[in-house]
Amino acid sequence: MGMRGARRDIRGAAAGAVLAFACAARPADAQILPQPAQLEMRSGAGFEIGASTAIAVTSSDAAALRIGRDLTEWIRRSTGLKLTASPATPANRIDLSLDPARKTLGIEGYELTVDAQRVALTAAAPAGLFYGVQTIRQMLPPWSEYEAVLFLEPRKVTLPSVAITDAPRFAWRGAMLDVARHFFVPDDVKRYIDLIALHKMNRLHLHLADDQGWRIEIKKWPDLTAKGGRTEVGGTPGGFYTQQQYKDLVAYAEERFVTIVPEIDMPGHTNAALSSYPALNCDGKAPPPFTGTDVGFSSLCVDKDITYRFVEDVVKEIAALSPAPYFHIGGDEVKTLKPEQYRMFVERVQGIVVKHGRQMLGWDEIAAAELHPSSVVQHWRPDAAKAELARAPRLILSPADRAYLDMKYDAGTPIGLNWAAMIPVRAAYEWDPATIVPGAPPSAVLGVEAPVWSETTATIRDVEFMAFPRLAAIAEIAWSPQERRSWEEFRVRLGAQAPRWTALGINFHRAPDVPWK
Ligand code: TNX
Repeated sequence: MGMRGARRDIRGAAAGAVLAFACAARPADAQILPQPAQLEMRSGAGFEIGASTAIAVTSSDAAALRIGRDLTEWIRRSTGLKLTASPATPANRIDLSLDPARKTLGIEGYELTVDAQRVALTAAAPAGLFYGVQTIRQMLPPWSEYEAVLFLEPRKVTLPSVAITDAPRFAWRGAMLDVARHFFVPDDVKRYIDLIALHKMNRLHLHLADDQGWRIEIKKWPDLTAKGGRTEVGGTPGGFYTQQQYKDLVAYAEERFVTIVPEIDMPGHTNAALSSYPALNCDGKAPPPFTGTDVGFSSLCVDKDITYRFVEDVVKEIAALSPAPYFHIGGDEVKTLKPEQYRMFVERVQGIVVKHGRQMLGWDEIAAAELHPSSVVQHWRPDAAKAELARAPRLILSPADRAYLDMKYDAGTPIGLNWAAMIPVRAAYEWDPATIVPGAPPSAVLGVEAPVWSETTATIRDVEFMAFPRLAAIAEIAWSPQERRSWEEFRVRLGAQAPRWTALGINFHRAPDVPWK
């Protein structure tokens, strides 16, 4: 009895302390990240979620119903209350409605109003409902993220009165994870998907092959994983995704409105493939596996036909695993080919990608080739020839001195690289995608992407340390209108994420330029 009583007291005291924090003023505009396109705080009491609050989804769309269930679950975790699904009265309700006629909201936009009577979330498509629910989630107390909280009695939570109309600036709001230099198991990738989706990002680019490892099962070329999948940087065991695991990741991401973009880097960054199949080498000899961090030394043999049969098999099998219309061919840092050999290779591979119904993406070196109108150049080298990039059919911006989350924050950062820059949070935040490639037509810029290269990040906790908080800065650049962004305001809102991120167990860096709560 003594023990049980003591434990209960401690738990009650802890819950009370958290509640006191939550009841202090928590204006919605200090919580929501990325910043909504339009947000008006209203006077008035706000909406109190209590035992008789009902939640209704006016749509039979399966995704909309799932989003409603997710919100019910976040509310249960915040309050201890399991809301009833069918409202008996017009008042005291949370309405999620899908209204395809609201075309001005776009596919990803939403409108959210909260007053004392009602919470009304409307979107034209399920993605918009999903993002509206992420916004509501950020207005709930941080412990809504924490499964294990035990409520001895239900707790009331009040959502502040607001009117929000929101939609993203860019269609491409990406994160990239290098699973080749260090391998990350499917559960790690799922966690990363959860975290990017909370910040309204919608692309996860997986760098699936590099010199140090091949990470995706290809049935026609089994040694790619049987041999090439075994290693990683530092010589620790690597790993790979079976085709079934990859499909499962695609489905998991899709439920969170994230599209997985597969990258097989070629013709360079291919030592893992070259060491698995001697025939892919010009001299027919397989090099040994590589577990260092040098770049630029490897290349597929661009003059052999077998190389293109190999590429086609890989493109075909990966395309069959996912409906996503993209295939990223890498194309970066080949130091062993002549420029004309490189261009010929990119153009031939582009033909294969297009033949299999996919849009080709490649790092900014591919801008030297003759590109198909559907192809996308991913800008990364700060000193790349901007005039050439301005002529690219389409662009994604990942300038390494702003958006590379594997760069150190400052000289004190224990892991990370610094070849492009040290990137404190402010530098990751204070740039405008519109000014990066002068002369590029605004319609050609699909958006922004933040890569984490994993030479120095051996675990997902290392990845989180480099990504958070800077990933949130990139998410806001990609989502919020430029004129709604300012560092002085952002840093406060960013600092306010600390309790939520802590509840989520994120290993974020308490960067000194942010006033952490
Ligand atoms: C450059 S970014 C690379 C990668 C490295 C990264 C490290 C790019 C297309 N190539 O191979 O991992 O720098 O920051």
